[in-house]
Amino acid sequence: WTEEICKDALVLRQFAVAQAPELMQAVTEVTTQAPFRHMQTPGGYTMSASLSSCGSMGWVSDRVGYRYSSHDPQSKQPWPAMPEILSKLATEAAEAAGYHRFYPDACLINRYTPGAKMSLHQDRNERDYDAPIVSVSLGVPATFLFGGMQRGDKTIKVPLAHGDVVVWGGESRLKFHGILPIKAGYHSLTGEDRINITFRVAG
Ligand code: MD5
Ligand code: FE
Repeated sequence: WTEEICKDALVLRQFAVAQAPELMQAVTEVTTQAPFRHMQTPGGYTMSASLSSCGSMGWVSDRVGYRYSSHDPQSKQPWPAMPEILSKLATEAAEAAGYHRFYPDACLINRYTPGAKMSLHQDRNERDYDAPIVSVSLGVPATFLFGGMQRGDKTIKVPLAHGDVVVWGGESRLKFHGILPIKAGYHSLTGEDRINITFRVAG
């Protein structure tokens, strides 16, 4: 079933549950080639979530700033190709939310261990703000913080569980959002971790 967080932001509850084991297998394939790593922020902090990417563009952060890059800065190689099972799920979820022909070129994989979080931010490094962002949650649950167009705007909390998919389009695309510190937990597919996979048209 689907829930509207706000206009243009739809949660497709359990949309990816049946495919979760194969999705995790694809994540493992990617992270064998491009291991999860903690990136530095321009402000000098180390992100508590570790990340990897696949597809023609990957999101990177360092003291210089946030951006997309065709190469993994660690291996100096192109990012691994996006496994078809991942791109297909993204296109199908976007379609289910009313966005036709969503073909992402960037797939960012975030791994949260207990206590890891993501502070309130906007996603503004993509070239095309008209394309939605599709986000898949796997493993241990999280509380998502969803705000407005200003950092100080009121936020609401949205629980995200294993297999939930969110499609962020239109007005919601540029709203402030974050993830509260992950509570200790266990999921048979991911162990203590929460995995979030986001699909974007970045390049
Ligand atoms: C996560 N990741 O759960 C989230 C899911 C990130 C990030 O925020 O940047 O890697 S993506 C949530 C999202 C994307 C685009 C717009 C909005 C939320 N939004 O308007 O709230 O690891
Ligand atoms: Fe984000």
